[in-house]
Amino acid sequence: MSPGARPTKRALIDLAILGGRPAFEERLHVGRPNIGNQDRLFERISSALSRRWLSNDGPYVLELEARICELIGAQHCITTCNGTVALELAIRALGLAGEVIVPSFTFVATPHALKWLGITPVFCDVDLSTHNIDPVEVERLITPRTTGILGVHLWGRPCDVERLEAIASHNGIALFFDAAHAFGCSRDGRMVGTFGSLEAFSFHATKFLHTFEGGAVVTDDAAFAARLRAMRNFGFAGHEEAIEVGTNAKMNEISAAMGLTGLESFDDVVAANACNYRRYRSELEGLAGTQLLLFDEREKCNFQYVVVEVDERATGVSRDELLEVLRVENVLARRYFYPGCHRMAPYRSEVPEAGSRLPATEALANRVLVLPTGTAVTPDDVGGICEIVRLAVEHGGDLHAQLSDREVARP
Ligand code: T4K
Repeated sequence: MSPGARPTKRALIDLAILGGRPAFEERLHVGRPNIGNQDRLFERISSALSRRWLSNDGPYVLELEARICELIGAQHCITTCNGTVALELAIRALGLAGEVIVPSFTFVATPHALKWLGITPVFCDVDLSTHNIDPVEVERLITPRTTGILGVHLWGRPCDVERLEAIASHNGIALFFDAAHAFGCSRDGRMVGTFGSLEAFSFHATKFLHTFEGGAVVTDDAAFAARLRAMRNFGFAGHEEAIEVGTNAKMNEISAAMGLTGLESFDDVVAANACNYRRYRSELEGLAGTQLLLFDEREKCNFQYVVVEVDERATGVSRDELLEVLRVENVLARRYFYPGCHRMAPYRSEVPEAGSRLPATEALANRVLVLPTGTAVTPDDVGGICEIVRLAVEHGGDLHAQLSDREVARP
């Protein structure tokens, strides 16, 4: 084997955790940013500096908002400084209060945005197969205090929007979506960004499209759009008159320059992600006790998250052991969204019983592993990652025993 070549992993002894050489010299991450054409980015930044217009509805921000509307087929896009603030603006614009139903199996920013505004997030279970909020459970949780449903299109796979729309309109409550993962995705040919009253995107560095930090609210409702624009800019209607309480949630020009540059490589990033996803799918096919989360390829997908479920009862090795095996090989997989928001400090004391009514969330929080992809990861890297996963899972019982022995032997 040449010095730089990736060591093959054929027997357990080859695993770095059992003394072998790590498969990768450099760490592979979930969420490595997609950069696009750096020269284009620098040109744009240079123009912004020359024109000395760096924020406050600058030309790049306006152009990015127009491009996003075009891509999604929506009427209004209001960019923000991050996705969490986009959610907060959306919640205020909708005038929500009391309780809002939200999945617990999401990034903690989703319930935080509600809680930050004094609203009680009522945690709802997800559907085991889709990982998205379960409409049957939503109906069960509606009380006279419920003012809205906040769905999350987890991993970029859209929620069951039609059933949620029916429930929301039947009960006279708002429906909106955290679309942080789902930029560029569709359901029945309709783009995410056009569902519910409004949808909030994240353009964080780790997202399919990023603006370093950033986000946006997208809506077809002109009145919401006007309110959101005012609220984003201290509540100003013109230059001097604040018409309501607002905040500073504006996106700057450098971020928008990154977003515009990212949009130019939209197709290339989808292609790279799709290629990695298909390689994962073929390499992990039939691996007992594991299940790769599949995308409906008839729809538009961004393939930004590669998610595998590990069922310890069938593999003999736990998800967490696999996570550690990979880490030592320099593959930094993530166990999003462990342990479920309902088990995190700000929420667990308020809803101590939540775990018992969230069985799917609890199961997924202990099974899900998110694997590296994106333009920084090659299909060959994916081959190497799958070799490790396959070896570990196919010898799961034996591996588990060896790892446990090591644990016992450790002083
Ligand atoms: N709703 C949902 C459903 C979300 O998933 C999120 C954010 C939000 C709302 C809120 O949107 P924002 O306010 O963030 O716009 C990361 C991201 O920080 C977060 O944006 C994202 N979801 C969440 C799923 O993942 P962490 O705590 O895992 O971040 P961190 O620092 O561990 O980075 C993740 C991986 O990415 C690491 O392996 C390192 C790599 N990375 C990260 C950055 C920032 C890089 O390689 N380069 C980088 O520049 O939350």
